Amino acid sequence: MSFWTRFLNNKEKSIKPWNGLINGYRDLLDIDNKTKVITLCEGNTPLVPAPAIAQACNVAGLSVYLKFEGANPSGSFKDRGMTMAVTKAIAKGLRTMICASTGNTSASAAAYTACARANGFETACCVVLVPDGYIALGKLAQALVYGSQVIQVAGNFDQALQIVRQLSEKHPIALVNSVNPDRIEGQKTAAFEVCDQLGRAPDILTIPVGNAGNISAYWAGFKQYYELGIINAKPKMCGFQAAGAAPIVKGEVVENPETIATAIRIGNPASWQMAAEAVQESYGLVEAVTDEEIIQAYKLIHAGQGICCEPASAASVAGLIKMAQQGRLQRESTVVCVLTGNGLKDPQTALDVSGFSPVKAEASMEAVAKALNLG
Ligand code: AN7
Repeated sequence: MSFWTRFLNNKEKSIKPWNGLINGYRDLLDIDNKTKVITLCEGNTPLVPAPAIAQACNVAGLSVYLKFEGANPSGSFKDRGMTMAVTKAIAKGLRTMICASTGNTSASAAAYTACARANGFETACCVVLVPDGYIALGKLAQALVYGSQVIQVAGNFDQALQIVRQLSEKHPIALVNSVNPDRIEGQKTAAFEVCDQLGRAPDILTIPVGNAGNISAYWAGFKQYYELGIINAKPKMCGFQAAGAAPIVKGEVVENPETIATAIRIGNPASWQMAAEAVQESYGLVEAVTDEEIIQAYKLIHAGQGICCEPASAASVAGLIKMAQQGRLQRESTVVCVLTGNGLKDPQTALDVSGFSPVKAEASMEAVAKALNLG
C-alpha cells in the first residue's frame, strides 16, 4: 500500500477529530448525555519535550515535558473548567455568570458566556470582578471584547472573591470560580491528557498555585485514572507559589500579596484544604519561588525552549529548577511542568524582562546591514 493510500485512510490520519474535553472524556465526567455542551473545543493541548529545561536541571536521565495550556481557546487552563461550569449553569437555567479573577478566569468566563449566546442562549451574560490595576492588559482586553461586564474592584482578588460569593448566594447567578465543583471536574481532564500523551503518569508534576483549584483538579484526575487501572503509579504533586503570595507555604493568610506573577497574586486560596491533601497524599510539596526565579525560568522557557507562557506559569519551571539545585530530583525521572497560561496575555512583562531594545533602521538593505554590523 502506498504512503498516500495509507495517509488518506481515515484510520491512519494523525489528526483525529477533537470536539472539546466534555465530548472527549464524557465517560469519566459528571455529565449526562442530554446536556447541551457549551464548548470552544478546548483541551487536547500539546505536551512538549523540553530538553533545555532538563539540561538546566543537570540531573542524569531527566525527562522534562511542558503541558502547554496556553494553547486553549482563551489562552489558559481555565477553559477546561469553564466549559463544564457554563454548560452546567446553563442546563440549570441560569443565564448570568459571575466570577472574581486575576485575569484568566474572567477571560475564560467571558468567552464561554459568548459561546453560550452563540448556541441558543441569547440572554447569557457575564460579570467579572478584577483587582484594579493588577491584571495583565491582554486579559482585561479579552474580558471586554468577549462582551462581559467588567468591574475593577479597589482591592485584591481575595476581597473580590468574597464579594462574588455573597452576590451569588443572594441572586440567581452562577458562580464560576473554582469553588464551583464543576470547574475542578473539567480541569481534571488535564491529568488524563498528560497520561494519555506520555503513555504513563509522570513521576513528578510541577504546577503554579494561586487559588489552589488546579493542583486539586490534577490530583483528582490522576487518582481517577489510577483507580480505573489506566496508570499504575501517581505523580508527586509539587506546587509553587510566588514568595510574596505564599499563604500555603507559610501556613497563614497573606493580607497583601505581591508578585510580578499577577495571576497568582492570591493571599487566601479557596481550595487550600484540597491542595494540602493532594500534596500530602502524593508525597509532594508546596514551596515558594521568588519573582527573580520566576523571571529566570520565564526567559528560559521563551528563549531557550521557544514556548510562550505568562510569568505565573513559569513558577512551575522555576520550582523544578530549584528542586534540582537542592538535589531533590531522582535520576531518570519524568517530570511534567504545567504552563498554565499564554504569554501573549502579558506583553508588558515580556518587553520589561527581555533585555533587548529593538534597533531602528532606514528601510534599505545598507542601513539594515549596518545595524547588524555586517560591514
Ligand atoms: C496563568 O484567573 O485565579 O491555583 O482568577 O491564571 O487553580 O488558582 C488564576 C490562576 C496559575 C493558579 N497560572 O491556578 C484567576 C486565577 C495562571 C493562572 C494560576 C492561575 P489556581
